[in-house]
Amino acid sequence: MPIQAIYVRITYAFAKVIANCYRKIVTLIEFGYVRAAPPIVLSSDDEEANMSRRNKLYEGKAKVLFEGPEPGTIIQYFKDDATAFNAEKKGTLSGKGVINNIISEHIFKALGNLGIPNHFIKRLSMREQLIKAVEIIPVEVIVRNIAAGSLSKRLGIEEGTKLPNTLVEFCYKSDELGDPVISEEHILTFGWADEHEIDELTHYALRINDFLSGMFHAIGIKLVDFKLEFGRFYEGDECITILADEISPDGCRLWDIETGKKLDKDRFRRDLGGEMEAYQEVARRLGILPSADVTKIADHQKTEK
Ligand code: ADP
Ligand code: AIR
Ligand code: ASP
Repeated sequence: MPIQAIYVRITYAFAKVIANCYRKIVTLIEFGYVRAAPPIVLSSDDEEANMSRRNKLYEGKAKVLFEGPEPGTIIQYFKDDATAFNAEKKGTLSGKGVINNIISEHIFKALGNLGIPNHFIKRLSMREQLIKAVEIIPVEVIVRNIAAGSLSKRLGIEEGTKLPNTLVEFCYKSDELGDPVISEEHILTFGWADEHEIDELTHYALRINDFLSGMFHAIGIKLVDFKLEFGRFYEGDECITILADEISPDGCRLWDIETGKKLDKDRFRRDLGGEMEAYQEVARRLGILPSADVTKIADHQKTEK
């Protein structure tokens, strides 16, 4: 082969590499990662590869749990799947996993800074976070400031009625049974938690409510109600109760203070549409949304594969 032809081939190959790098950088800028504060550690391709390599521990309705890199750790992967009414209704909200991951990260970090022990260690990528493995207490703690949802239905209280005081309810975590409301007596009778743990759940739930109500109020959002999950974390002989799972618009009711617009999963439950715009609006007001539209990020991830 003549030397000129070899030069041309080398130059062409080199130019292709540069062009590829350039395209990747432009894509990153387009999708806002370059300006986004939290570093995106893995690309979506790496994420997919890691997912298939990892040992899956559990797949739930909205998240997948994988074995973590260290004993006692788990990788929590946020899916775009949405369910309601204990999985009677199913759908996909493109980009939801990305948004819930960053909203939950933001809130768990803030709660950690307030001294509320929780499972969050660090965010690993757009859809994954590293968490401490806990033994989940099978009791969902529901905190309500304003009547809505199942409380309104159960007790005939008009949605939107401000409650005279914050109400803490317990539900038994069981999809098959529809997460029924239970009393402290049930929890003690069936050994789902002991008295000290129930006190802790209530104490943390009220502190979390105080903090979150203020945080959302500052960005023009009313915190109507939300759900928490806690777990037992073992450190040697010690067992402590820590906050687990996620806090995101999937498990909170969030209403715009001025317009009353719902900015949470009720948009999906009640077929109101605009779910992702609402979730992104929450993240945008919290100041944590990458500048680009997350539904585009999710679509881009799909076409890249
Ligand atoms: P579900 O199981 O209700 O369908 P998800 O799809 O959100 O819910 O799955 C996440 C699962 O992981 C939940 O069952 C939740 O209780 C559990 N979980 C959350 N945090 C932890 C943790 N730190 N350790 C172990 N399990 C956890
Ligand atoms: N929740 C309860 N179970 C699952 C979830 N996500 C949350 C809802 C709502 C609160 O708990 O998102 O914010 C009360 O729900 P409900 O349906 O009992 O009124
Ligand atoms: N989390 C439950 C479900 O996904 C209940 C709900 O959100 O309506 O079905």
